[in-house]
Amino acid sequence: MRVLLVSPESKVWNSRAHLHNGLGYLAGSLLANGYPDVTLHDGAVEDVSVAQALDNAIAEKRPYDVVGISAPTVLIDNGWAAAHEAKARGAITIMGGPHLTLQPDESMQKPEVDLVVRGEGEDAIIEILRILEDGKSVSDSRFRKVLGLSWHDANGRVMHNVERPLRPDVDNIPLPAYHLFKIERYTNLQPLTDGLDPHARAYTIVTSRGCPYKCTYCSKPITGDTWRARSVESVIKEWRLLVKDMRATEIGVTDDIWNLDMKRAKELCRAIIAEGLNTVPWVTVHGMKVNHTDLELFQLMKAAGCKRVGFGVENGDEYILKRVIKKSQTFDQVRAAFKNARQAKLQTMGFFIFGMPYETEETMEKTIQLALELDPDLAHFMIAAPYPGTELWKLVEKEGILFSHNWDDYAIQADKAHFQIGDLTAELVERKWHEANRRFFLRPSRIARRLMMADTWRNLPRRMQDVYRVMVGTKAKQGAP
Ligand code: B12
Ligand code: SF4
Repeated sequence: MRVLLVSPESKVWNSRAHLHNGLGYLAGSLLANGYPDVTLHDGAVEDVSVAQALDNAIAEKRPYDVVGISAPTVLIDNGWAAAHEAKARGAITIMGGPHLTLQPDESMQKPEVDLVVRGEGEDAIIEILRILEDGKSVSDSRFRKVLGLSWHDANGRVMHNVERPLRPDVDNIPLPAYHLFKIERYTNLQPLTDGLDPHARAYTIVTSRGCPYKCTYCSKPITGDTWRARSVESVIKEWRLLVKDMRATEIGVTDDIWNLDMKRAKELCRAIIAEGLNTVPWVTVHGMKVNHTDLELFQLMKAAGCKRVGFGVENGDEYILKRVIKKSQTFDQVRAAFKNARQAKLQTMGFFIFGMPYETEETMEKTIQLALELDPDLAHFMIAAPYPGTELWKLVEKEGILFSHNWDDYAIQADKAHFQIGDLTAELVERKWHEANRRFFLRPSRIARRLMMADTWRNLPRRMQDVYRVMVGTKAKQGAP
């Protein structure tokens, strides 16, 4: 069976070319289970469209039998478009990823989508191919047994099989098929090397899956509310592969919460040092949780090659942080984490949210004040985005007005409010968001720091666009008020 795994082209303005570890894992599982003919097509880095890639394969008389497409909410429209192209060329289409897990029915109504995999896909894709290879019918009754699968039975009825339990033995999941990525095209985990190295080979690694916290805006459809950590030995094996065999020049740890168990995090750092793998710089892409850190951890991370740590600070108001976001951390813990990280000579990054329900001008002002006080090296101000399935989404559906059901509009860092709730208007949220950016980034010290960064000059047109968007704003999106 010839399989093409697709991550659709992204329209999200700020998305970066990070390799898609989910596709890597699926490919790894296919290779480990006797399906060697797997190709990856990541729209973020390919020269040709999915349609062209499919046509090329047909021209070479080696058409793809199965096209698997991955999509988070923001890419679902492009995911369907890719499925349409594949179906039109006779391939069987399977979709999976966060959005499909949250809203499978929506995709099952599309004639171009044959099968939808909810949840983790490494085992499901093998079970599906085993059935397809001796029948090729997407309505084969044996699909009834594939956990987490949505499919059409022979009468065309949509069937949603029961959930697939999260795989507990995370150490045994085959490693991502890193060699299948066009790695030279993933030139940065920006701004780790500030895009400076045109020959960068930026890999990502998942050392644990899931997170037990329940922040109300967070969408965890795949990895869930439990934490499944890989053993230090297993992670080190993969880290060594990236450093030695894949010749990584930078590594991003993409766990939901890699430091939940501080003892394990420290052991991992010690092992990286002991194995001499600390020569390659790394970052925690999706941040660390402040209440699981101390000075020793940051010092060990620094010694292990870590360059930068990010923290979800979220909000400067106690009520919003505790009761609305349910972040389970205190401002003292936030301040201590920044202080300790700086003392360990790590760069710091802070994420801040504007426009959560019940926010007021005063609460958002407190967030700006906190950002100025903490003064992270990098700050990301985001407007709250209610992803389906989250507590935030449910609250907005019940008590607020959602401006757009167009999934393209769900990029977290877009500059438009997504909803209105109570007295909180879109105008107020957007005004405070712009104000935060202006007051944070237009300080003379910041401008000087930015001008010193080579990335500013190397990517000048893009940086100018960023500045315009953040300071001035973009045209209102369709559907927004
Ligand atoms: C790393 C990461 C990124 C990286 C890289 C993204 C990428 N290309 O993979 C970067 C920083 C670029 C990023 C950007 C964004 N991200 Co992000 N990201 C993650 C993170 C932390 C880990 C993803 C990961 O590697 N998971 C591990 C692998 C193994 O899982 P997986 O990719 O989901 O794949 C598995 C299954 O989904 C399934 N599967 C997936 N695809 C398919 C396809 C088929 C055919 C099958 C059968 C199965 C299948 O099988 C895979 C193996 O088990 C997740 C959180 C999470 N834990 O899921 C958020 C997450 C996916 N991101 C999220 C968001 C919102 C974004 C942004 C929209 C943010 C923004 N800027 O506005 C952008 C979107 C950009 C884009 N083009 O995709 C949300 C998505 C929510 C949603 N409802 O869609 C998540 C869930 C975070 C969260 N908790 O809210 N992200
Ligand atoms: S935002 Fe982070 S800490 Fe909160 S639930 Fe999501 S992954 Fe966990």
